[in-house]
Amino acid sequence: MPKPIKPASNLQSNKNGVAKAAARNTDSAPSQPVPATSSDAAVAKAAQTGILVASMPFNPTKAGEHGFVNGLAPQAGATVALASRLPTGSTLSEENSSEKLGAVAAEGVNAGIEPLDRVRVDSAGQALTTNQGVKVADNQNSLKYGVRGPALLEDFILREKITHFDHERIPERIVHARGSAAHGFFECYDAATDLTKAAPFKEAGKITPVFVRFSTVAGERGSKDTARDARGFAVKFYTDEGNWDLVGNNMPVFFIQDAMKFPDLVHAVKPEPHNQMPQAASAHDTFWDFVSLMPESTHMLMWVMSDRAIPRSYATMQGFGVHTFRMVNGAGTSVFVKFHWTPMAGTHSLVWDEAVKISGADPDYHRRDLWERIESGAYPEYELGVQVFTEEQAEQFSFDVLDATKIVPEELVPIRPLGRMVLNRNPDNFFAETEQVAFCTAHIVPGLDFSNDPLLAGRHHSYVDTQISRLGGPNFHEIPINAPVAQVHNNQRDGMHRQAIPRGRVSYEPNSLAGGCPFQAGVAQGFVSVAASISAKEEQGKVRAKPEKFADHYTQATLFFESQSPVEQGHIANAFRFELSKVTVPAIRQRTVAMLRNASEALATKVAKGLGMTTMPEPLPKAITDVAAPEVMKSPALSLLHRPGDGSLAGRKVAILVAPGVEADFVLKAQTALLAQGVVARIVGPHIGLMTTLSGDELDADASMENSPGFLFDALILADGAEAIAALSQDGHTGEFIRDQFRHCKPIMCVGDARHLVRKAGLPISMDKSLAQGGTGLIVAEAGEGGDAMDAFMAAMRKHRHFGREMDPPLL
Ligand code: HDE
Repeated sequence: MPKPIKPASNLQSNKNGVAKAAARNTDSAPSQPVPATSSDAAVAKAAQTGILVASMPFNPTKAGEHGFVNGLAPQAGATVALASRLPTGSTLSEENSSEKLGAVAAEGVNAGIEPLDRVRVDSAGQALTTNQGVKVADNQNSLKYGVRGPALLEDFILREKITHFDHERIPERIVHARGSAAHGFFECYDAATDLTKAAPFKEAGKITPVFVRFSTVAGERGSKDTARDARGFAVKFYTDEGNWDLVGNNMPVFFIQDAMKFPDLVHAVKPEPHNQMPQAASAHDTFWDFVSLMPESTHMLMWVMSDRAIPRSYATMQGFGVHTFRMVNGAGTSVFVKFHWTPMAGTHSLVWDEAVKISGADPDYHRRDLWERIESGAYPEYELGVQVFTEEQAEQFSFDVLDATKIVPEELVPIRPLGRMVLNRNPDNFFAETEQVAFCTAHIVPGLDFSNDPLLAGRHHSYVDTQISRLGGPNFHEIPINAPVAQVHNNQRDGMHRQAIPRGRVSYEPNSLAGGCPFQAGVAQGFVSVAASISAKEEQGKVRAKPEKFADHYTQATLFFESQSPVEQGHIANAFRFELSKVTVPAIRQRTVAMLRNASEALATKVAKGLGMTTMPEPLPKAITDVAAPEVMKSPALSLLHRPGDGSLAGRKVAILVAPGVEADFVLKAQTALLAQGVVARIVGPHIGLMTTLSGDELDADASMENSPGFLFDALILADGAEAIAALSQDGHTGEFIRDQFRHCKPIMCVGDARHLVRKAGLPISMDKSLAQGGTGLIVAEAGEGGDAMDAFMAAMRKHRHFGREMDPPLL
């Protein structure tokens, strides 16, 4: 029976009743403030809201928004202390909690910044469910009408599974699609507060979590790791004052000087649009056509043709911020800085023949190396340093510090070390972390600022913009890997995939309804741009042009080439020869050699000879001839050999070649000695599995010459044992294994009769004991003396490569 409706006879006449009724409406209200003392929550909320709003009768910071001086020191926004949380809440019902809802939003907290374990999933002991949490009874069969009948549309389990699968892929990065990443930390050496108030540098020993992604530039997401290319070196610092992304490369310069040319550069280097070839390679017409018409690329070309472009490991390459940035201290004084990451393990690269072979045998070479180093505790480590100079000093330099094709030589401005970064944790999930991480040059924190480098300015726009299509909307900052550890509070709302559930009805500023919160932080806490003075001598006004000094395209290309060791110079010449030999239009080769003549006559001549050119083209006309004299004619710091590292061998790989009948005593001793140094020494046989050794014991080969060819290892040990040597000498892989190690100038040690294998491989040397002293990286030990030679072998490994035996063309 429905209840009878009471007649609306007695109109409420008392004030409380009016207030109570009014407070239960979401539009209109009494003309007078309601009493604040009511025990009725709705009335109390209305009353307290009135008081809160009245306590801000006008916007007191408005006047301070004007004028240059105020602009330099913005004031904090106006706020009023809240008497209770009642007026700022979204709803009176927020106290009703449940397992799903949790409690009322904690005061002043954005819970979305909690550590990543809030989103980690471990399914141990759990049943399979749909995305709605419904347990799935059968994950093998779709729902059919009878066992041989048609599949039914009603099968929500199948449809959810397939639909999700259909959308698993997201667009890959336009550039730097191929990458690998790791978590770690940055540790500040000493407070650098004289330079900057940036959070990571505030006190000695301060730890800031980081996530670092390394990448190639041109290749697609599934392309090989060892392509000749620059490497991305992007570091996200989760500082307690917000995220700072230092999105750098392993080379300190770039091809172009203005963001306007970036799409052209990328279109030129990517696979050609008509046939989508070649993948992850610059050795093709469109790239060399473009760069030879863009002589400002000459300096960067030297770097990418050098061995820097084929690093041995992400752990053995430098990183650079490339652009000139600023650091700003607490007093507001700013200086220019250039960022440098220096690997503790030293700089170490592959050689080209090796890189080509590795790309076939293990396209994941760098990804695997990074993963394995971290899993085995050989944590990659880098020192962060800055070159510091003032604006006045910069004006005196022979080059323009806003030009990304120029370095500041270390001999002119030394590097000041600030701290170290250690990568000590692999991601749990590649997609969620490595693929979804979003870097941006514009992500900086108080204490840092930009220079006017026009390339940098373009980047600030590009990185956020690209994430919007790549990660599906403007809320990519809420993806767990991108969320800062610092609080996030603003009035940005909505958009695709929004995660945060803001409490309250205010999404604008200024406001009085939320007591002014979140309020503008002001100069004391907030980010304030440095008031960089533009004291240019040139005419000012809107213009599309470059500064004069940008026109010096060759001085630093020459500096780089002249600063390399003869071996490195040889590799650069060979790389130009290789790349240009792949070009199909002779005129493009001619033009490139014409460009190189302006940087180094010796290099240009060598390249031309290698390309079978019978006459030298005229040098390209220069954009300016009257260039300022460089401060530095040679910079030893630019040679890879300049940074041998701390001598650690951790993370390197050695092959110990074995076959049945091997002298296993030595094999095991050698393996133990190498493992003690953090070297991964693998037992490589004709096939994997158990074999009987000389002493009748069993030895298990964990790799084979077929699945792990020689060029994947940093060094080779050939053990003794007549039967084993006889077997290995009948296997064609053995010769290839040894020849590659020899050709790539890596240490080889042979014990006793194993020297026959070396002879059979055709190495142009007689393996005798004196070799160990010659610094050739070839170590010979008599039968039974292998253990004693291990020190010499490891010393040879510490030198990385023994280029003394390199020949062009190779003898073998
Ligand atoms: Fe990038 N670059 N870039 N770049 N870049 C991207 O951003 C761009 C430049 C660098 O591991 C993209 O999120 C423009 C210099 C790295 O996720 C994109 C210009 C340097 C990474 C983009 C440059 C870099 C990127 C593609 C010229 C060395 C990988 C996906 C104005 C200092 C970051 C993305 C990661 C990625 C644009 C030039 C380094 C398209 C417009 C110079 C390490 O936004």
